[in-house]
Amino acid sequence: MQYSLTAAALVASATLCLAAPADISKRSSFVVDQVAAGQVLKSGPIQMMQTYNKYAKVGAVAPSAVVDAAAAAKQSGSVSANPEQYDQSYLCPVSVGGQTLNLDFDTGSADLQSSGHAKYNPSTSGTKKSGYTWKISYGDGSGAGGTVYSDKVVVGPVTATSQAVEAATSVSAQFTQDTDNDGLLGLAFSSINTVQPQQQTTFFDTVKSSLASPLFTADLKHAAAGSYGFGYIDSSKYVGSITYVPVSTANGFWEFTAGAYAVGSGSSSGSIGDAIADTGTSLMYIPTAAVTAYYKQVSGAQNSQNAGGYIFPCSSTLPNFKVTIGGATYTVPGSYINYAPNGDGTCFGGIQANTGIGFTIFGDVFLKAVFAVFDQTQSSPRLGFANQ
Ligand code: 47G
Repeated sequence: MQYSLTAAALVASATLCLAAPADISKRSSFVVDQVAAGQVLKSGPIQMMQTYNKYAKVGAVAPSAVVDAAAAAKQSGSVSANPEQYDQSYLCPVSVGGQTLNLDFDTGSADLQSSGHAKYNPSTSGTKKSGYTWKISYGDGSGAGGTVYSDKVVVGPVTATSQAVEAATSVSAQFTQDTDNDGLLGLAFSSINTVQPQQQTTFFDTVKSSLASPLFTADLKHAAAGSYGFGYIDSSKYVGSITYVPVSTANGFWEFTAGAYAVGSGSSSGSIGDAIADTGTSLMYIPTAAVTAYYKQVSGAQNSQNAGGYIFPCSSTLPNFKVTIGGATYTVPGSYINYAPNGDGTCFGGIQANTGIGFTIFGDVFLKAVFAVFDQTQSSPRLGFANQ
């Protein structure tokens, strides 16, 4: 299992923010280098619309032909998300410089990195970003670092012509051992991207302005292929309505406040509080009181020092776990909380304590029970959840 709090990324970006600016006060002149940001597939009409929008406040009005052509040039579509064994992670095919890599789309980190099995060969397609490096540590103790290229990245029908691709020159054992995983595509906020000396944008931030709508969706499934959608909401993928909550971007995560929880048919109590939605984390990590309340309802469950968390007899019928977010209540079926066998008749729980993390992580065990919308269509980001 894995989780993706990017401790090192946070430190790196904090350091960037705190770095003292070079003292230019004694110079009579200076130049500012132009730096190419990530680019989307070029579209004349979209560029024109950006210009019209920029000058709309002083009366510019786009001709309807330009409005129509720009709308037609916008991108949207989906890519499959294929589970590894036990839904440890979900891998999505991504074309990077014309090579297909299977990447773990991770809303808990912001680097597009290939730590995979020497699959990304930048020499054939990429342009080296000379002097640029990256280094990341994930919450599960894994990490990687290396060099940076710009290359064409295609996810489903959505293209970024110039995306920062971080090629690993050193990886931890977790990446070497996960032979199906060719790397990660970060979908957290670009403020925690670890590239130095200039932070890079995530794939989503790179293509955002070219999407039909600036949002992406996660439709993960239990032991089955799901999908990520970019630029649109597929109404066939959820039932009922989508309930939205505000997101704090202060830590670079899709962070929100979750409400009360309930176990099985019990009454709701307590509050989950500060939480993130993290597709790159396999399990749910929630406050101790909620974990204790949950496993009280499972005979034979114990917090095992040896296993590193709560385990129970694999023959157990597990209760559902419910959580209220923004006034709507979502149910994680008990069957999803039987994460994986330990090999001795016990199974490892899909709900674990968030001890030492400082907030709740709604990882895949929760997200595969819902349809999630990572939405930047409003004046500030928001998260939407609906039932699948
Ligand atoms: C993360 C770390 C981040 C070894 O798929 C992975 C991984 O594989 C995702 C390591 N949560």
